[in-house]
Parts: sequence; structure tokens; C-alpha cells
Amino acid sequence: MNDAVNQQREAFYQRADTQALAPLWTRLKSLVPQWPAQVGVAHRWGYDDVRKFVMESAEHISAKEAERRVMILENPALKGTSQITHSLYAGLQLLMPGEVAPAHRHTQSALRFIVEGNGAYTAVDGEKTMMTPGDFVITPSWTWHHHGNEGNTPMVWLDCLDIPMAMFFNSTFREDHHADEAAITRPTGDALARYGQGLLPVGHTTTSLNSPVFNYPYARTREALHALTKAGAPDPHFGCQLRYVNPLDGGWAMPTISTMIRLLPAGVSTLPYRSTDGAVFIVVEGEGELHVGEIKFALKPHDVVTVPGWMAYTIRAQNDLVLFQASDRVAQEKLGFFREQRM
Ligand code: 1HN
Repeated sequence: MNDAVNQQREAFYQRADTQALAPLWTRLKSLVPQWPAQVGVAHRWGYDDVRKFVMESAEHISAKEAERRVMILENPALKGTSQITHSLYAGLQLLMPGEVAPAHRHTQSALRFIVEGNGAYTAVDGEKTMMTPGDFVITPSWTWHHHGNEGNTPMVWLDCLDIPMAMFFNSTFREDHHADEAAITRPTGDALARYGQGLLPVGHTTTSLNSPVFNYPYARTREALHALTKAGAPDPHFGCQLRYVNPLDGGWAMPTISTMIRLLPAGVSTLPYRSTDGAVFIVVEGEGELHVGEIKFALKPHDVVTVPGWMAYTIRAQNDLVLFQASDRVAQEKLGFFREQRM
């Protein structure tokens, strides 16, 4: 292609630009790449290191003043974005004895995965649930929620929200409750009794896109995982893996965030696997290693690891290793984008 042709094209692009027009052919390959571009990097937050900072945050601000006292787990390659993956936000929230994180609601959905402490509750849409390490708790879109620590230990949990997804659609709202604590209208345990026992209220209908079970207690999850280890060899790519389910329709528990938990029995190494959803893992119990590319992350209880989408990884369990996992898989599946590769 000669200079004259090039100059004519450039001049054409500039004239077109005055009409808010642009040529597709200069951009097509980057608009529609052959495969996913890596967004963010694989990273581990070792709990031994970050716990000090989470605890120190209480010396600097109260839960009330902060509204939510959280240290954001920000992907080191996405600084300033508050993103752990390109579609998810995550952070470690601290609630000290006697504190209340005041009630509010927003269109972003949240999940909590409880890390340490006892005696704190979260109240969601009129029902309180006690938070125990290993519990998975859902705060659906636009539900009033507040948290309170009635115990005598600091309470720490992992928050994961669909903030970047919601931001993409720019269709979000938030509202502060007039009182710090929203009204409690149902007894504690009501949702689990009605919907979480393999039973359902006859004739029950709902408009919610979320599971009506909003706390999946770890005691039950753990029992299920260990039962699986006795029922045959672990899956070569996933180990003994389960997904949190909406008992009304068998789908994922939340509309925008997929949640799963797995147990890798001592000595097991998984085969390489990749999928288009960037993942957030938290170690519930045990030790091991996660390998991604040339990187090897040692895994210890409460460590958080993120792996960008379409990066293959393997996990090795030193002793029985339990990992909770969150990603945007459910949203990708609904939109027809999800792909996975077992290698
Ligand atoms: C939020 O409402 C919570 O309710 C936690 O605990 C983290 C991050 C951004 C926006 C809202 C919570 C949040 C949040």
C-alpha cells in the first residue's frame, strides 16, 4: 500500500469523524479478538499478611463511620478500579464486638463467605442469620441489609459483589435506611427451614432471582463434601466439587455470581483447567498449592486467590483442602459466553 492511498484514507477518516463516523476495518481485530485478553493478574492475598491490615482498620475508623469497614482486595494489575477480576469486586470486611454496619440497599448483589469470628449476624430482607466460619450468605439485589456483632470477637468475612458488572450496565441505585437497623420481620432460621431441607412450601411462588436460602451453613456443606469423598474417585479436574443451588429451580444460587465449593483429598493434584470466568478462591480448610502459568501460590486457610479468565490452573492438596469459589459464570452462561476447557 503506497503513501498516497494511506493519505487518502487518513483524510477520509478525518472527514468521517466530523460526522461521528469511524471505520470498522481498522479496529475489527481488537474489537473481536480470537480469544479472551487477560484482564488483571493471578494473585494471592496471604491471610497471615493481610489480616494485620484488616484488624488495624478498626483503629482508624468505626464501622458506623465507614458504613462498611472493608479492605478491598484489588487486583494489582487493575489498581484504582476496585476490581479483583474484570467483573467482580471483593474485600475483607471487619465488624468489631458491639458494632453495627448500618442498613442500606443497592442493586448490586453481594455474597459473604465467613472467615473468622463468632457471634455476629447479618440481617437480610427482614431475617437475621448468625455468621459462622465457612458459611455462604447471599444479599440479593435491592434487599435491606445490615450487620451486627453481638459477640466478643472480631468478625471477618469475604465480600464479593457484582459491582463491575452493574457498573457496565450503569443501571444501579442505592438507598440508606432511615435507621441503622432495618426491621426484623421473620424469626432466625425461617428461610433455611422453609427452603433448605429438601422441602418447599406448597404453592410457593417468587419473583426473586436468588435462592430463598440465604445462608448455606458450612456444617452441612462440609458433611456433603466428605460424603462425596467416600462415593468414588474425585473428578480429575475439580476434585469433589459442588455448586450452591437455588432449590426452587436447580439453578445457581445467585443471578450474577456463581458459587461452588470443593474438597481436594490429601495428595490429589487436579489436571489443568481453564474457563472464561475469572475466579476468586478462598481457602476454607487445609493446605496446598495453586499453579497458574509459571506461578506457584502456597495455599493456607483464609488465603484468597484470583485467577483471570482463560488462564489454565491446577491445584494440589497437601492435606484435605477445601476451597470456595466465586465467578461470573452464571451471567456468562445466560448470555451464551461461557466456555471451558479440561486439559
Ligand atoms: C456493601 O453494601 C457491603 O453490605 C460490603 O456489607 C461491601 C462494597 C461496595 C458497595 C457496597 C455490605 C460493599 C458494599
